[in-house]
Amino acid sequence: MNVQIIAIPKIEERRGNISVIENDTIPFEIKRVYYLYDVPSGAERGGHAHKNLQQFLVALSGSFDVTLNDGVEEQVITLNKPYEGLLINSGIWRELQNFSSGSVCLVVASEVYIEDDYIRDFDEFISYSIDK
Ligand code: T46
Repeated sequence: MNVQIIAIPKIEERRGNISVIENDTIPFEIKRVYYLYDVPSGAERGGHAHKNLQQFLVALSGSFDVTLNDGVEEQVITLNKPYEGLLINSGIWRELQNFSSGSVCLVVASEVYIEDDYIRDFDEFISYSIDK
């Protein structure tokens, strides 16, 4: 599947750590950054695919599961480290579940927000991935 865990450089000191995401950390130019927080227990996010958007997801705090589907296979990845992230290339259905209390999901994105880039219906996603 066209996803990848990428290590984020970490500078460790006795007074705490810093991790830095720069343009050469991930294989796309950063156009947007947003984050999910205050996700209630049992809530799910995602439930869509993107036609062009590439994203890099990081659990800045806490943990959550990302269920990925490329139209052929499904894979579940747990994110729980602020010094590594999940690269999701375009054309992959994703669902985010099992957010721990107080968790924060940082999303670094390759494009600005365009609603037309979303495929929000799973059957439509399957047809789209077959046609590609
Ligand atoms: C993904 C997960 C991790 C905006 O107006 N601008 C934005 O930049 C974004 C991201 C969202 N919105 C609006 C559009 C919707 O009315 O906020 C509402 C919820 O957005 P969305 O359905 O994208 O939310 P999530 O949390 O289900 O999904 C987002 C990403 O879009 C998605 O690709 O992987 O975070």
